[in-house]
Amino acid sequence: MALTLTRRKFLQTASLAAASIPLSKVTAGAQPGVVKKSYPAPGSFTGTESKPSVCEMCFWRCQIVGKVRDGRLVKLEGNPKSVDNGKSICARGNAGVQLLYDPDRLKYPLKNIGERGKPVWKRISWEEALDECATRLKAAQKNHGPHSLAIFPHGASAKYPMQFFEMTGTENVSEASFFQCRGIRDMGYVSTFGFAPGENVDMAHAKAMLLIGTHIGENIHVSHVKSYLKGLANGAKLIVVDPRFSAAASKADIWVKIKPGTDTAFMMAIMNYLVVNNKYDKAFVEGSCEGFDAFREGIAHATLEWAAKICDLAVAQIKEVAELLAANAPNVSIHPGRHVSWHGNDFQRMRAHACLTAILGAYAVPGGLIKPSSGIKLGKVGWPKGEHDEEFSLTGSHKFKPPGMPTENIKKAMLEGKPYPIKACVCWGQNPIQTIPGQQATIQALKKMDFVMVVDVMPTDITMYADILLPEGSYLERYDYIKNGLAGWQPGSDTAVGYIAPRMPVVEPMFERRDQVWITNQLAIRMGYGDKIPVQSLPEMMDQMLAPAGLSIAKMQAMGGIHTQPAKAPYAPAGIKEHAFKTDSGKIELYSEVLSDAGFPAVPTFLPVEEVPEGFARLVYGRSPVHTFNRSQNNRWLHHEIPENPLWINEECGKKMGLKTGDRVHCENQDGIRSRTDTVVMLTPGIRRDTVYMAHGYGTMNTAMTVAKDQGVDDTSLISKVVVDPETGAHGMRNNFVRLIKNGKTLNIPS
Ligand SMILES: Nc1nc2c(c(=O)[nH]1)N[C@H]1C(S)=C(S)[C@@H](COP(=O)(O)OP(=O)(O)OC[C@H]3O[C@@H](n4cnc5c(=O)[nH]c(N)nc54)[C@H](O)[C@@H]3O)O[C@H]1N2
Ligand SMILES: Nc1nc2c(c(=O)[nH]1)N[C@H]1C(S)=C(S)[C@@H](COP(=O)(O)OP(=O)(O)OC[C@H]3O[C@@H](n4cnc5c(=O)[nH]c(N)nc54)[C@H](O)[C@@H]3O)O[C@H]1N2
Ligand code: SF4
Ligand SMILES: [Mo]
Repeated sequence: MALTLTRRKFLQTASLAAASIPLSKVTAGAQPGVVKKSYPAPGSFTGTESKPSVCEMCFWRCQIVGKVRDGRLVKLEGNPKSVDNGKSICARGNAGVQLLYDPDRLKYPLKNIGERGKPVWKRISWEEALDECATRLKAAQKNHGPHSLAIFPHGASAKYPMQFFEMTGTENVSEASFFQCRGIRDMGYVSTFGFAPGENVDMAHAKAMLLIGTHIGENIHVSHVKSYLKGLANGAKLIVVDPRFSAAASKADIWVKIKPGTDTAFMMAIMNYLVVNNKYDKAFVEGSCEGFDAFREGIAHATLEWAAKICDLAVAQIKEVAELLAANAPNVSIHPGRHVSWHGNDFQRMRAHACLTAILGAYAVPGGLIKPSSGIKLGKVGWPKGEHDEEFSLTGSHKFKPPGMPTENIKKAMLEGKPYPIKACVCWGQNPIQTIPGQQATIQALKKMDFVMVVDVMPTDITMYADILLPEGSYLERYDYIKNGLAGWQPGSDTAVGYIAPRMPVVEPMFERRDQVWITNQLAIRMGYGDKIPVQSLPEMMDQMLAPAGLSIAKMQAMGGIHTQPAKAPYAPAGIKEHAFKTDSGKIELYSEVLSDAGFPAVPTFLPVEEVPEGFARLVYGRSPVHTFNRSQNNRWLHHEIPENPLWINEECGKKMGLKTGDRVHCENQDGIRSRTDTVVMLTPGIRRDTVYMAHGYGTMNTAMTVAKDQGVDDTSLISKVVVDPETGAHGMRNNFVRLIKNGKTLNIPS
């Protein structure tokens, strides 16, 4: 039963947000989110060869097979051997076919003979391109020191080059996944539980789930969505805290329509209520936690009434949530979130998630937080570690920063040359134009560089700022990442399944595209680091990584791309409440001395955010269910499904402004910055009056993206005010406010 039910439910969930999208200027007649009847069923393609691989349309890395006929990929499907995503893949996973054959893709090395931002491209040879990159990167190193290189990497293929550049002596690396995404979450949990949680809450076996933001159904990671749906199908209660009626909110028992930026106060009040009313897990707190008394005192002021006022909620609703969690503890999923770079006060919110999990005893039990385990050990292959002088560290006051350097400090060094100049930069799988808030400053910083090198697959906006632009093979044309995970555990059993699935090419690389090991090694040789090269090729690297598990690429091909073996289930023996953790005290730190010594709040503390100015609404954003950020916007199939990002506006406010659903508007932010493009209005009761919402990643400006150019509005262009999280140095991006422009007339948003 499970498969059909889950599949259908999955599609419903995924399409919920899409289904609510009204008009669009492009898809006349198309029904976004509706599954076409004519779409071939899995396994129905005849005369094809099955090539196992791993998806990278997003970073979840589902296991797939490519159906290949006469050397051409005709379809992608879930790998039937997968114990993770199974036969299912999402819309984006399916549409990998269109990425592979997108005629706009980068094909040859290019040199910009125009200006940065207004490129004129000349095709050059790999020899010439690599020679120029090496010469100019070396020049920056020689003139300004090895730390004068900034690296903006993201994705599987960027790890090897990132390690190479770190070895050359720069620590100025800013990964989007840390400083604009989940770094704060990881550090918040590291300082509480001693480990980064991933998205590892056991939703499939939960009796209640709490999602703060986390808009599952729009945020799509196949096995994660399946676990959530299994939990719901088993009768789990769902609480969704979101200023907007998200896809998840539409399935919730309790929708908490919170005022943005106040979630820490909400969780503090819940924790205080549980403590005061003796509804927390005393045995777990005694056995596994440190600093409970100081924690209790530190949050004692957080009454339900205090939080209700701050969060703009009813006292009764906060109490209802607390009671529901207590009634179902310890089998509750307090979801740690993923994109948590919200308001610049986010580390404290993440500490609150972690402490709430702890006092409910929701750890290593069915439904609770699970310590991430990859199941099977892989070999480590990479560049030797570099030497980094403390004097050049840009950590600043952000003592709890995730790996890498705070982006804002790197940007300052690029822009102002302070505390020292950064003069060259490499972007590899990251599109800083749309990824890093403060777009106008990012562009200025890029213009100030002596040299910019970009390695990409598509001509996204960052490529307009490259001096040399290098084409990498897409994930379907190369080896690289090895997915290594754990699945298939059940309450009452000690066993699970560990699995390994390497990415392997589905088709040969086309045109002059190359892989990351080849490009990095060629650059290394030219920059004088040839003697440090750790592996000669990507397949060699993979074989070395697979060897400790007794595996190789040849063996993986022969077994259909996935190896499984028995593993231990992630639960503690029933009733055990005493656990050890890798923190300073060896326990979960409800009160953290380490934080207090560093001058930060030692118990979760609410730090207020800027209030919405008169005439504006707070701009918040999230995921389009069929797109991955900006990277998939040029994909013909996906563009056809949801071509632009409607602006959600509270119905009453919109009507007062004389707007109706379907109107087209531009946005203007508090700094007078206008969106380059317009988009369609969606009036809905499903959003707070002080908030507007759009999906992230639209509004591409590069004319080379012939499908995506000017479609929808680029949220990042409206995020000119940047707030930095004090503990981690990660970005807050939801502190910007917009009003609207319709037919040239400015429309204030009524308060
Ligand atoms: N389809 C698709 N799925 C994806 C991705 C993708 O690009 N496309 N990207 C993946 C990646 S890398 C990530 S990090 C995740 C991101 O996905 P999530 O981790 O779920 O992102 P969030 O920012 O938590 O969720 C956005 C929601 O937060 C709400 N929100 C805004 N401000 C606040 C606030 O102050 N408080 C509360 N409680 N809610 C608020 C918004 O209304 C919106 O519904 O998605 C992943 N999944
Ligand atoms: N305003 C705003 N900013 C955000 C977010 C948001 O929701 N709103 N979300 C944040 C989050 S959670 C994240 S994770 C980041 C995501 O940040 P990014 O990863 O920078 O997102 P993309 O826009 O997809 O840009 C990735 C770039 O990698 C390229 N690329 C894709 N595949 C490959 C490949 O195989 N090789 C190479 N070399 N390049 C490749 C794409 O073409 C694109 O240019 O953005 C963060 N920034
Ligand atoms: S969730 Fe979708 S896009 Fe992401 S890896 Fe899985 S199939 Fe690919
Ligand atoms: Mo992310």
